[in-house]
Amino acid sequence: MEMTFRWYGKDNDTISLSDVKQIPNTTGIVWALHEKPVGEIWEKEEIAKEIEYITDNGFNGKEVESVNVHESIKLGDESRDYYIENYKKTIENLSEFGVEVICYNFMPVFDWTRTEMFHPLEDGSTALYFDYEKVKNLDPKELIETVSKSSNNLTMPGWEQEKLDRISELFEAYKDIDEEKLWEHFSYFINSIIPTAERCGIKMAIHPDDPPYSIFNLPRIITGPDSYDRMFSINDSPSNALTLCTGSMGASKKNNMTEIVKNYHHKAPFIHLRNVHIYEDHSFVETSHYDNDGDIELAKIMKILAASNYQGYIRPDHGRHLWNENCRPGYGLYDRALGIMYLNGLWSAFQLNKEGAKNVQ
Ligand code: DNO
Repeated sequence: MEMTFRWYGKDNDTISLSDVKQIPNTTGIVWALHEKPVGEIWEKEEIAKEIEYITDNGFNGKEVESVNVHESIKLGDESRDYYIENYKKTIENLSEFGVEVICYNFMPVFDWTRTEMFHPLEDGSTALYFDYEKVKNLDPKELIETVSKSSNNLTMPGWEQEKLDRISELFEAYKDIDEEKLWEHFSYFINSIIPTAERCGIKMAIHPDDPPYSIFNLPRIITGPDSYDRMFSINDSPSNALTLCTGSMGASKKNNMTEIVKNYHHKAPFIHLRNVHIYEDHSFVETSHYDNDGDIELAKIMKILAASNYQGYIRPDHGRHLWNENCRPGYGLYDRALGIMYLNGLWSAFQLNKEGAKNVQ
């Protein structure tokens, strides 16, 4: 495995690459052109500049998260072919700079959703929190307002301003789109872009919906193992791939992440590892990465990956906010660094374990 760290860019992140450099065994930076309006082509000069900065700081930039998909494609409207052509051009351009994996998602309107950015935990830290009942009864506009107010003016990935400004219009447009329709539009999209990705040697690694069920009556389709089987039956190219995310798909009790990782990691060039605790009423909180703090069996998951000598990219995912760090919600330095060290430790231990206790002096 290769350990990576998600970073929002020189002008956008509270963390510098020299900070990241101090985290052991971390060699890749997961990046994106965060300022780029969704749907526009990522030009070569812009890509070159970002990659150069990353490599000058001693990292590789082989994983991009995310090239977001324009709503026209998800809605299947008359502009979708235009945006698909742009998307293909972006894939081509990224491939010229050594990018291997593009993470993306196919969630209508919202990317990941939480009701609270700084929910207090018993240990004195704060963490991201999703209140199930609240979301059931909340007007999405209210949610946007609460979240924007509490997020330290740092934008959430996937909540592009351009989209938030026309939220009512978007909800109206999705009125007639149910899950089946969204699957149709997803099939059209992957069947259009995968041949380009394949030619360019890029893996398109879809991220699961977060949380993995419908919210605000919007359809969601990448919600569990059945979704994976269906997407591979639509297109079985090796470029049609997964970003496994234990905290996103694992936010539903229906999904056993240990089983899912066991069965699908060979289709996943990229894995996000984090822990969540799910309450009786389906609300959930993002805990530390440590096994006993949440419901995800990260130790077993690392054992599975180590046993199969997993060769893909891993990153710790959201962390708690520790030691008064002022950071982008979920994307601070300290808890993600602790997460990496936990995962590194498990990985090393399982490597030793493979050699067998007998050989250890
Ligand atoms: C949240 C992230 C998501 C993810 C996208 C992938 O922190 O895991 O925003 O990057 O859904 O496209």
